[in-house]
Amino acid sequence: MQFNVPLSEWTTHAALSKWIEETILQCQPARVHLCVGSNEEVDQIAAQMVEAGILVPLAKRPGSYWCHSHPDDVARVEESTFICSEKKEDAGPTNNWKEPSEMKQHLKSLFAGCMQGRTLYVIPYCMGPLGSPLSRVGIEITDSPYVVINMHKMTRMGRQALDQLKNDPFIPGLHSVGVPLKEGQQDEPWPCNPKQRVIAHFPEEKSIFSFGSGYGGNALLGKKCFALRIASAMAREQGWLAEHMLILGLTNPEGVKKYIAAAFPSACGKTNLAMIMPSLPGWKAECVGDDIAWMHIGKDGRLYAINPEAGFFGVAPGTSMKTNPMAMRTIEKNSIFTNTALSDGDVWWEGIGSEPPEALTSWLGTPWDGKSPAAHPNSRFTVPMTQCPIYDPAAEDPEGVPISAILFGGRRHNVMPLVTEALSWNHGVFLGASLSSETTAAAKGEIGKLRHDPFAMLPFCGYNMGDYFAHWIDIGKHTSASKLPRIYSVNWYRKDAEGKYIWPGFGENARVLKWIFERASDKAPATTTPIGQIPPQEALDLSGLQTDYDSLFSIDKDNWKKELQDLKEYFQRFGTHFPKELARELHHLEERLK
Ligand code: SAT
Ligand code: MN
Repeated sequence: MQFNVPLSEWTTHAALSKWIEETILQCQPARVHLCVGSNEEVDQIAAQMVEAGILVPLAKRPGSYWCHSHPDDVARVEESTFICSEKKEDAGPTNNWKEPSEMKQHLKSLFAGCMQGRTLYVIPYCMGPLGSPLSRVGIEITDSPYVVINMHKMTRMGRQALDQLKNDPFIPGLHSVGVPLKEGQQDEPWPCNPKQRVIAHFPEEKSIFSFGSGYGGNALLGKKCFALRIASAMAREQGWLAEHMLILGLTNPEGVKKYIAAAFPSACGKTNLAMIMPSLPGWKAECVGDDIAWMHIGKDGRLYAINPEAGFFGVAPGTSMKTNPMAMRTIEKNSIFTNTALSDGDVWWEGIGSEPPEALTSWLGTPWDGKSPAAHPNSRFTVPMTQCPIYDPAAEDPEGVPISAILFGGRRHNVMPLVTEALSWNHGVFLGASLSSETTAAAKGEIGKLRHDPFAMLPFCGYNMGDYFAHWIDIGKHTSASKLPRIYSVNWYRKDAEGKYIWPGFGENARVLKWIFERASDKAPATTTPIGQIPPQEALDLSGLQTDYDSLFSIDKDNWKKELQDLKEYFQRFGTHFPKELARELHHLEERLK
């Protein structure tokens, strides 16, 4: 077997060496590449991909590339994602479950010889700041060079991750595109195997296997597979939280800074909020992360968060200098664009803020027909976080940042007001558990359909969602109520009778953040309603906006009674795993709505 460096020189970690050797025997690659994580290394891999016609260098964005996927490999595949706990009950009613030994048997046959003719890459990666006791190390073995160059941007990978690991246990993740190459067989530009796709997680053993897809969260195993599904199971055992949340720092005109974490389902504006340019004079935001937060109670009893990732894998369409100028500046260089459209030396997408250029290649790799979307709605940019002009240096703090407020939001064209503050921690957990949102292109399937997405974790919780609710309730008991962040439900997506959005969103969301910030300093009033606290009109700065308070905050009791009925039915799915504290919250809500 041909190695780029001898295994024994690369690591002395016995369990890691053994796993690599076993995987080589099982997958039968043609070559092995042990990643060191240097820029030279990824530049070389990228150059080979350019040579093979997989990546197109972008003359107008230094160090950047465009590529497009197979049309059947464009998003997360929830129907092929499994939680393989010993007991079905431990995966719960919201996850697909397979018995572990049955799944292992299936995986064994899938992975046998699956890397023939390909290079097996070993990627050590650290989730979280280097040197942080809260960080965790994973090792991904993959036959996809695309995964290597993305993981280089999304995580702290290579030698630095091995140094962090020392001789400790790691989270193994085995990934293959699932297309072995016979001797002399020409490779496809985006090899994948949609018919045999499977993303399997073993939360007890803490391992990940992904077969048949090369796209996003299916293949970059540090992200949803490790940092959410496996990490949520670890967090439950170890008393912390692994959440689908952005983290942002907000500084008021007096120079006081507070941190906010916010959970939204995929493609509901997390990256935009994470990089918000506040429309209010004197307010400043800084970005710690746009997708995932690992949170724990610190020594002082407050909740602290780290961002386990080192890069953004953001939705391109709709990103413009108007909606997210900081993201636009972040992706001026050293970025990978997947499934956007390609113009002369640059990329283009719907909502980028300019007319489509004359000659445009669509995400399918063919000349654009001028009618169908030029960029796939789930097309993405991959870019290191440090390139963000408002990257918060505190994102590197090994202890994390103290969280003053937690937001839960979804796409709801009615029912949910602009913002509601929870009456207590447990009521806040109830708001998180009650989250519903209209579906987006981030996952395969119908778009715009309302579905329950508790804590925006529906596709990402690695164990029984009912137990997950209970874990959140439990965290609230580990410190005093005054130290816990206040919890909010937000909705930027309410529409009027004509179907037009009522709230301008984007930078104007700072008006809502301002009220939340001032609540955290006990400086803003709140009005109690049956569903929670809302800002009284005078406490929410709406100056200069073409919007009226009532349309943003009206509570339609009939709609709410339907919502309550629907929640009651939904929560029944969790049976005895549904915490009694939340049953009580449901009952209180019913009483208050009478
Ligand atoms: O899971 S992905 O990383 O592909 C994107 C998402 O759904 O948030
Ligand atoms: Mn996400």
